[in-house]
Amino acid sequence: MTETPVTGAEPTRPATRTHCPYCSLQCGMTVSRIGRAGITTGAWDEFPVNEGALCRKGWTAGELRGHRERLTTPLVRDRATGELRSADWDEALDLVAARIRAIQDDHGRDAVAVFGGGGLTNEKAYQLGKFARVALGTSQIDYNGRWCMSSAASAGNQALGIDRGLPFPLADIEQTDLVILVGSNLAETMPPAARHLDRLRERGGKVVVIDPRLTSTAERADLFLQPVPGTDLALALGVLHLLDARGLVDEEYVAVRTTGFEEARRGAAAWWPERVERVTGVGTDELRALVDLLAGASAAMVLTARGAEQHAQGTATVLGWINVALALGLPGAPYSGYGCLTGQGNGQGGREHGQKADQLPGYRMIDDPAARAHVAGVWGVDADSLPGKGRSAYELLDALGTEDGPKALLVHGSNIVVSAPRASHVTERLDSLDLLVVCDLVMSETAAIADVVLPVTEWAEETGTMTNLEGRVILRRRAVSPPAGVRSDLEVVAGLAERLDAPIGFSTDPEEIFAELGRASAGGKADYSGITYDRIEAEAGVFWPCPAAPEGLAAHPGTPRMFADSFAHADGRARFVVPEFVGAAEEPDATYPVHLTTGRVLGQYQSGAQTRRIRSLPDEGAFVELHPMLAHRIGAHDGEPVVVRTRRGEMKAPARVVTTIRPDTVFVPFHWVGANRLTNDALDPSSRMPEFKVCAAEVTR
Ligand SMILES: Nc1nc2c(c(=O)[nH]1)N[C@H]1C(S)=C(S)[C@@H](COP(=O)(O)OP(=O)(O)OC[C@H]3O[C@@H](n4cnc5c(=O)[nH]c(N)nc54)[C@H](O)[C@@H]3O)O[C@H]1N2
Ligand SMILES: Nc1nc2c(c(=O)[nH]1)N[C@H]1C(S)=C(S)[C@@H](COP(=O)(O)OP(=O)(O)OC[C@H]3O[C@@H](n4cnc5c(=O)[nH]c(N)nc54)[C@H](O)[C@@H]3O)O[C@H]1N2
Ligand code: SF4
Ligand SMILES: [Mo]
Repeated sequence: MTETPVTGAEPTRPATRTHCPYCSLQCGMTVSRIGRAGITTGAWDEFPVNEGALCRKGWTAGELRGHRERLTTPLVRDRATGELRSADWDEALDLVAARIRAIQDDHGRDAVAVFGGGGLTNEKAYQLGKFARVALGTSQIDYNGRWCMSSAASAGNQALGIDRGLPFPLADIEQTDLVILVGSNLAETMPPAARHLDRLRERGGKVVVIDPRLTSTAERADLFLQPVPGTDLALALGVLHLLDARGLVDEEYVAVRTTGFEEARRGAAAWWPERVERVTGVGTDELRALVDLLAGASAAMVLTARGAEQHAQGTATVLGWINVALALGLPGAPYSGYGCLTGQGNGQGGREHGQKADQLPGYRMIDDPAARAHVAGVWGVDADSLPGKGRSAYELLDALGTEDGPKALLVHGSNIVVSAPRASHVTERLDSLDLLVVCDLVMSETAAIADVVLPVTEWAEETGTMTNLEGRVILRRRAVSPPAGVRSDLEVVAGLAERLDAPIGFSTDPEEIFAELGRASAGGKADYSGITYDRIEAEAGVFWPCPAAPEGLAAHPGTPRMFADSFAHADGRARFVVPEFVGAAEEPDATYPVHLTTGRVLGQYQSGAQTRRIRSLPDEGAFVELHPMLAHRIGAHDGEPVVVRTRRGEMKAPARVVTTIRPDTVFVPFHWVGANRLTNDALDPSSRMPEFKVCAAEVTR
């Protein structure tokens, strides 16, 4: 779906090729200057991922530049008045460093924590991880990616030995026979990608969509399954059951390329279609229709997104679908396999370079002595000085201000107050801190409660790499200089490190940092050591792993497609890991009789901190989507306010009465304050992903 540009202003200077500030597609775009300080985005037709197409968020991304709400000076909360007041950079950074020192002197190194973001460039994510471990000496660092694709990451690591969102280029979708989208609304969340579905169907291929709501993605489906939220694993087990019963398992592939199938087969044996129907609400005919499509396809892809993953059983659910793919011999076969559609701009790279509580750069594990030695060597510090594993994102926030929890938090690239689960509780924890520092472009809801707010550069004003949902490392080039008074996250980190007398220096030059990141990642799973800025520009991006070539040998070509010959486990085989269906952490009951799910709309991005300020985008406010039958039962009318209540809180918003949602389910977008007052903070045991996608709720007029 290509949308047309909203503004028609003529550029006054030559355009710079860069990429969109928002989602994981990282659409190629041009940025041109208009007038004295403005910028406008345009099509970069040759970039293969989007071929010139952008969604409305991409076309309007330039509007934040020069916006009156753009932060351009550091702000410090005045102790006497309680208000934020302007400060100069030295005053603000001196203050932050002094308070960090005092807090660490009193409570130890782990009393200061860092919260990063999957929208940060690779260079920033890398520097932030290094800053936490070396300059702060804290184990307490994690990031919002934990709420994004961590369940798919955990499942990918367990089953395939590696975690790369898509193991093939996105355009491969056009060449397959069948695509199954489990909990993805990509027509709204990555619109230019929807053209691959359209082209696939023009070729005679089929699309299956699994979603409790008939979305604009589902409108493109040949088969649409509408399960109860939180039951996708039962569906996957039911599919495996039928595949086995009908003799459709690729026994040769299973024998040669995998281990553990017999147990998975036994695990699925009890999931006959009638039982699946009872649990999921998906009829036995529909389930059989899905298996018929799989039986007739010579190539097929199973793709999951947040609808399947943001559950207390998210990892198990993804494992269930990977098992389906493995049983059919899909991973590694041409135009086939399992993939996760990652979400944030650098959702993929953000999790590879060390801002995750348990990881060091190159997707190395922080508790692995060899990994610690390698990374410490690159950093020029003693491996024993590196802290161990910290708390995961929600656990970190939940511990803030408690007896043994952090007393200070530095936030880079997340609007926690809006986007964290059980947000009122999280906001209380943030309020209890001795020091909250937020780096942001705008006064987000989280910045508004900070003690110190530091204004940072936005995407068009800085250079850095991102890794898109295909594992393609791309380069954003600085197109314009930042407004006076604004610094990049890299400068903030370097300025603090210096004031904290860090044992090593922190560069602010992205290309230099990228080269160091490459060395730190060398030999790791996500090896970037063969990638340079020049190569990225010459090759329209480079896919990792891409190790540096030994002297005299040709450069490594990068890895667009994975698993053709082997998987990333030591024995080269994929593993069937057997998931057991438990269901949602909270089921409806007499008081809270409906399922609440949450998600996105096309015109807004995430917590809305950026997009709600862009005037050309629709800012309709939160709404509650519900079925006419439910509306009738509670006496609600379209457009009139309803109240949604859960065990955690309540919100009021206009009803949107639609026939496209299950009658037992309501949907609220999370771009506006409210949805996350309701959500459940139950966590997946392995990924620590919160259950954003289902809880029990009551809806009243
Ligand atoms: N417009 C827009 N685009 C975005 C973003 C944005 O904020 N706005 N954010 C980006 C990011 S970070 C991400 S992570 C991606 C997310 O991209 P998606 O995963 O496509 O987005 P969501 O709307 O969160 O969820 C997708 C669908 O899951 C369905 N769903 C809810 N519960 C269940 C369930 O139990 N099972 C199944 N099968 N489906 C369920 C919802 O109805 C929804 O249609 O989008 C990226 N792109
Ligand atoms: N109920 C519910 N909640 C959800 C979800 C859901 O589906 N349902 N989805 C979850 C998912 S998948 C995600 S990814 C999260 C995302 O939620 P958040 O973590 O809140 O993500 P953003 O709104 O993108 O926040 C980014 C913030 O950083 C700022 N920013 C942008 N670029 C930079 C930069 O380079 N440096 C710095 N310092 N700041 C920058 C932006 O202005 C913004 O305030 O929300 C999660 N929350
Ligand atoms: S699809 Fe994603 S990357 Fe492309 S223009 Fe829209 S928000 Fe930007
Ligand atoms: Mo996300």
